[in-house]
Amino acid sequence: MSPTRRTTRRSLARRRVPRAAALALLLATATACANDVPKFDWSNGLLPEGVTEQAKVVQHLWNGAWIAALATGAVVIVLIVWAAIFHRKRKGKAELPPQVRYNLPIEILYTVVPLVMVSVFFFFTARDSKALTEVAGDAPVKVKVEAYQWSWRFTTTYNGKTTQPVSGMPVHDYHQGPQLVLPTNTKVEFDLSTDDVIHSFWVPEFLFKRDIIPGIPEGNPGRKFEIKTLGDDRVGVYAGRCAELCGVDHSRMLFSVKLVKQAEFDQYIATQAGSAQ
Ligand SMILES: [Cu+2]
Repeated sequence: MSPTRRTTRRSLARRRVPRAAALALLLATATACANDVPKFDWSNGLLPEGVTEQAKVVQHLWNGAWIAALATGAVVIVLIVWAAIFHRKRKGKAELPPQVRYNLPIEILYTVVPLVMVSVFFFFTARDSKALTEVAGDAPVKVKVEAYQWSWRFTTTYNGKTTQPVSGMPVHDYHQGPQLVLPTNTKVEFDLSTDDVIHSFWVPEFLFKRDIIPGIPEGNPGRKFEIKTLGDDRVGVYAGRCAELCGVDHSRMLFSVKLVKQAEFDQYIATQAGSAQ
């Protein structure tokens, strides 16, 4: 190696070390800041633990898809290794092994197997999307969600009472954003609207997000979705965010969902209700 080369290499290394250190520091601080990252573990396939009945459907679909994908991957890897080991060119033999082309049964297999796989994925995805987007309209709690650059306004109607709208401003911490209070064990209907740009309503623990598109008229089923919250063991405050890049403060368009027991919710409605409907 020439001396010049060595110097270049050394100076490159000298430059890289501080860069790596800076990156490590950035990663460490980024992780420390991310207080709204939901808890997740391998038992849920790295999804956060759901707080709605609908989240169970998503979790089930997710698990099934991973099992199918891993099983397919395993079969493919075994076939590749098997072909590489048992069908390699024999030592000392100059000619190629028999070249197989247009083997009809194998061609049919190549076509039919992926078709079956895609159809199975499609069937379960279509079945679950239908269940997840169904709006029966009989939810006792109705929430009007208005998204704007860059926060949210929530208005809740329950038992003929409507709360004063809760609206927020762009924030760094979801605890400081507007808070939506919901009861456990209850069906909730959301009606999403916006007057400016496309936003997306996302609570990671719902395992669901829905785009909010301007111009969709009131009453259109495309603006609505329903959830049924799970029981009292899911009581807590969950982060919510906008999941559609909607402008300069998009990342600060945070809110929270507070899941409370029925009695606490009744109290909340009683104190927050501005007008009887
Ligand atoms: Cu947004």
